[in-house]
Amino acid sequence: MISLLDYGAGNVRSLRNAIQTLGFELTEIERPEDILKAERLIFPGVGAFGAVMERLHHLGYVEPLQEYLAADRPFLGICVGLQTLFEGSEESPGIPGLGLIPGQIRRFAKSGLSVPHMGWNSVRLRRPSSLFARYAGEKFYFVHSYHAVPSADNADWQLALTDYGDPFLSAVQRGALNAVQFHPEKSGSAGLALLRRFLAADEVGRPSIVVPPTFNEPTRLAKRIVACLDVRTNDQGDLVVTKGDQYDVREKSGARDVRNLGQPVDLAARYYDEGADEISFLNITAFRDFPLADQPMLEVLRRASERVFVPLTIGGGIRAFTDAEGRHYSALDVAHEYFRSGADKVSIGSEAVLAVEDYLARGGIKDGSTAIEQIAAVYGNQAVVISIDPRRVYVETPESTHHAVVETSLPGPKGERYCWFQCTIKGGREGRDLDVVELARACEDLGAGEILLNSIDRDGTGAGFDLELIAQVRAAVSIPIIASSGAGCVEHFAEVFAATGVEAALAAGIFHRREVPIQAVKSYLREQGIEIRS
Ligand code: 1PR
Repeated sequence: MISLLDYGAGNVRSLRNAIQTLGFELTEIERPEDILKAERLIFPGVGAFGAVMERLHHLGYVEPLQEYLAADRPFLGICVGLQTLFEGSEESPGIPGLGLIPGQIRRFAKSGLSVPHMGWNSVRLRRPSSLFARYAGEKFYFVHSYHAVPSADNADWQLALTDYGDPFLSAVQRGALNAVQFHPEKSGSAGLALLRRFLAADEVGRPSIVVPPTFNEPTRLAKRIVACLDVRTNDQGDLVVTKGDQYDVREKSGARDVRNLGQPVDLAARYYDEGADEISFLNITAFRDFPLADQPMLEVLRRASERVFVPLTIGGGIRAFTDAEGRHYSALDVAHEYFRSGADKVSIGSEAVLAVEDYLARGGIKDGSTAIEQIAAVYGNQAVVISIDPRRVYVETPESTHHAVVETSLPGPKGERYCWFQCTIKGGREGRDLDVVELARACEDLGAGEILLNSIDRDGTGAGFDLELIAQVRAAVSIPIIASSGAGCVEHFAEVFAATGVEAALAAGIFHRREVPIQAVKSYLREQGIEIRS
């Protein structure tokens, strides 16, 4: 019997699903006394260090947890579940951790690396282990801004290191206590295999097969390939995956039906099987409807999280709303429903633009009122993605606009040599007096953890990513960026990584129509010497 310590934060549905998929029974810790009854305890940490510790104290879990750990009983900590084993964290000064492992948790230094460390990286084993497979190059999904620092004081705990800037502790182990910084439940087949090894270890949680240490080269973060599913209800009332050309999702002729490219859950499961590193659902008409009334979308997430063990992002309609009965829901309430249904991240489009306009009108002061701040405070920065839907606006000279321009190699209709990228809302229907640089910088300041950068001009064209747009935003912020819109062939992916240094690239149409398989993209990138997850 496996016991899960769910203290009410973040997406633990995927972990439950992963354990059940592996054929193990799961029970929930509901009272402090349940902890000492556990045969094998899993502690998934999601959210800020201080918030997790406060919650553990509030629930009366700290003492039994310390007693359980001191008794050397089988334990697996995940992410913040590893960090709380240490003495404290820069993330939450003054709040002590469980104090089992000597050392502090530190923020990644900003040495030109984007923070959070988000994506697939591998581990270097420091000593023999049963948790990991023999294949040293396997990659796991990490998402964190803070990390455990290896030191002489915690040498006997160090199981594995991962490199991102400086090396950090990606796995610790002593006796039956194991903890990993990455998310095995989001790490595809490598993560499921690791979970199985922990769950199936002998009764004291010790390994049967021991893998020797690996003293290999520094590990490398892989570029991510993201499959995106634009979802909406068609005219017949069915929820379908659709795909537009420059955001027009209707057929060009006949009755102009909404294009139907398949069923959301089936397509997501197919992309998982084909090796997508992440999957995004965009509920593209949610700006008109209240998403919590949109039960099918929540159901799509619940079912997808039973079959997909890589990160799932959901976007569309993340904003405050008052329903017909006058009941008010905050953007955080909406996000909460999505997280509980299986999302790992939410992406915010229109609401981010409006929030940034208010923020700039206040003189760039943060007052805690925005959806970005509220969701990031509870679920962490990494859980908040900003989806930007920009369109080119050409100008003759840089001086003719107050917006950040680029000199473009693709002149405008009247031969204009400059353009700026205008933010839009409501799926491109309304342009605003805000450019992508202003939006991206403000969202980073408000606490967003990642940017999904679309291009209305390139969407569905297959003409390649808009490198000028992407390079402009990449230079403006240090959070990870997913380049989106326009992928037409494998070369476009290599081009966007080489030219802009973004962390991830997304495609929709070529994957839906089976024109370019995900594995063809990955093989090509590997040939080009670009780090990817196999
Ligand atoms: O404004 O918070 O409710 O969020 C709405 C979300 O829906 C936003 O993320 C917005 O990008 C998305 N959206 C709204 N309308 C459309 C539409 O297509 N009519 N889809 C839409 C945006 C763009 C991409 C697409 C890439 C790759 N889809 O995500 O998947 O362009 O396509 P390609 O590889 O085929 O070129 P809110």
